[in-house]
Amino acid sequence: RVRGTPFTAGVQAAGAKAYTVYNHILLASYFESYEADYRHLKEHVQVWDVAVERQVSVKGPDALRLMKMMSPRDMDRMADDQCYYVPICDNNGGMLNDPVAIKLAQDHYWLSLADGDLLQFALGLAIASKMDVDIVEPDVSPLAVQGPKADELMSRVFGDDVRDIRFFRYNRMAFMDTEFVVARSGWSKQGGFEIYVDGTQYGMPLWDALMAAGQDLNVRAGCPNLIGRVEGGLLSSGSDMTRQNTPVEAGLAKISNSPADFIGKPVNEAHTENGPPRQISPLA
Ligand code: THG
Repeated sequence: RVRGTPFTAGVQAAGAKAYTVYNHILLASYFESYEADYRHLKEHVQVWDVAVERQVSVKGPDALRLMKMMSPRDMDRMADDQCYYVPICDNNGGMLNDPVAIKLAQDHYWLSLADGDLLQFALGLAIASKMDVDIVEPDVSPLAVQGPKADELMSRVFGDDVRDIRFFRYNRMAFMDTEFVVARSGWSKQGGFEIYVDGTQYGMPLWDALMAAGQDLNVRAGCPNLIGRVEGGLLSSGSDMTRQNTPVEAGLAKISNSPADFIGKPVNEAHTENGPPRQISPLA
């Protein structure tokens, strides 16, 4: 019942010392140690198997309608090449997940999930609202390239155009006989990219290409680093906040003000106007 990923062979060979399970899939916790991994990430470049960030693909004539129902963030303002961090709420404003949404086309979005089975929530809404959308989990596995040397490593594999991708924007970049969505994003404050690897068969060839191209950059296998993410104030759904918290309580008021009638809007509005009963905030 616990799945591997297209990159698991590489992660194992690189010496992952512990794993957790996230979306029913293996996620490495650390390689050398939390401290050593953290120091390396701040100086060099790492390749992270974050295939656990599963995509929910929402496609069809009613895709935008469903996204507006689920997203506290104004989907009408989203650019064609943009990624949005979107907390998703229940009817009481409680957070169910906090995915990254990627706009692939006017009628096609991915929701790149945190730990939780949000596909069934989306599917349930679509069925109950009789929407014309296809909702599937595609064979897409994010691979993150993070750290100060990420631009250099990525340009060696994908060409210099990757350098022009702006924060939370994406471009389609060629690899072998295909192309991938490549965004400037990732769950660290060291900068870098996420490659949405579309097709399991490309997983290890891409992993090996990055490792080979980055030898002199001291590239290593890594994973979301606990020290780095706490220091950076990056929220972890299920740990820092649960269904007991609204996005406003989680410090996400600025991205919870969509004019659309999204699920959980009244509670979010009340928390914004009156101040939330609790405030989760990073330690400065
Ligand atoms: N990348 C992708 N999918 C993901 C994550 C990711 N799914 C699970 C999890 N991470 C979702 N949670 C977050 C939390 C924070 C951020 C991204 C995803 C993040 N926040 C930036 C910050 O706080 O500095 C800024 C966000 C913004 O400006 O919109 O990066 O990492 N694919």
